[in-house]
Amino acid sequence: MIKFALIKLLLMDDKIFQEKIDKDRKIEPKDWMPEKYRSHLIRQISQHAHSEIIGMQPEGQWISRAPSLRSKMILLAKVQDEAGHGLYLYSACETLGISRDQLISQLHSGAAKYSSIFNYPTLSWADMGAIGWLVDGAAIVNQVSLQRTSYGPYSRGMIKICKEESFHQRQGYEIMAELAKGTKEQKDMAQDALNRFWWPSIMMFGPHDADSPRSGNAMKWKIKRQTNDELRQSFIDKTVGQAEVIGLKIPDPDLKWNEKRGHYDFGEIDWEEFWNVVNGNGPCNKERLDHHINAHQEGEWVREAARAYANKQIKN
Ligand code: BYC
Repeated sequence: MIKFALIKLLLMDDKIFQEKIDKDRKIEPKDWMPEKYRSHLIRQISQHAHSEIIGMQPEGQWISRAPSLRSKMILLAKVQDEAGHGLYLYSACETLGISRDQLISQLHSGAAKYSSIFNYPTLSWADMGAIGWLVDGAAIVNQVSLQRTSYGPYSRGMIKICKEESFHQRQGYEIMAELAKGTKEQKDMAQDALNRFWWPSIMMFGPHDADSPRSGNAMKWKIKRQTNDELRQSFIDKTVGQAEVIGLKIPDPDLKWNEKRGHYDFGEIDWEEFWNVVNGNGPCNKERLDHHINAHQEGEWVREAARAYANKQIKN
């Protein structure tokens, strides 16, 4: 009897929750939410946070090799912004009842993922351009959509992050535009970076909708407001013209404007490569994770000092 009453109550809660979502009301940390909604958000927001933090590595490697003081200052500011984005996102995630320590240990054990794109190496200065233009460009398309996500702290974090991402995208595009109008070697360098980063950038949006197991609940609960394929298409449509303006060629022989659809058609993505990278076997997966684990261990004394200071404040 009590069991049935409890199930009935839970179903009622579920119904009220879904009605709230359908009316586009935000869910806040103290509101009732289904356990699956909470764990879905923890997974997505933490992966997003880890991506920002791991994403500092491929660019960080070029800070000391930037070709001018101006470009060094801009790159430094961009990488610092990414640390900030990671912190907003970890804080948003913590409101769901998980600690920062738990989140980091999930990253280190491989239980939590981060974006596939950061497992590719950065071989030349032009890669800083390709990352800003394409990777931040793809991230903006995704994150503008996530500004309307149903979970309040995530949505508000996205609004702040998007303001900074548009500066990042312009920083990258400026590097590519400068190189593209430079010497032949510089233009070749820009084209080579575009060749290497194009396909991994469009993989960032995840598998096709039909192969995306998380999309059903994510769309029902308005965690995602657009599907992986819708966002990917929107990114491609925006970016093709930008490449044309600076005289670079997108490395896809099947890329063609489709008048009837009002979108670009594009070639088949190498899903084998994508899943290899997602499952830990990309060119830099080990290097990225090892670097994070080492930095975390070396930073133990800072956390210890901060804890000791906090305890002292409480006692006083
Ligand atoms: N990489 O059912 P699906 C940045 C996983 S950083 C790795 O479609 P979902 C920046 C997916 O997690 C911005 N894994 O999942 C920083 C799932 O596995 P699990 C990063 C991927 O969640 C520094 C499985 O595949 N942005 O901007 O509905 C410098 C099935 O996928 C990927 C975000 O994190 C991938 N690309 O959709 C510069 C945005 N794709 O968890 C720039 C927030 C899929 O079931 N995240 N998987 O084991 C999202 O919007 C969504 O989580 C995704 C995937 C679109 C990524």
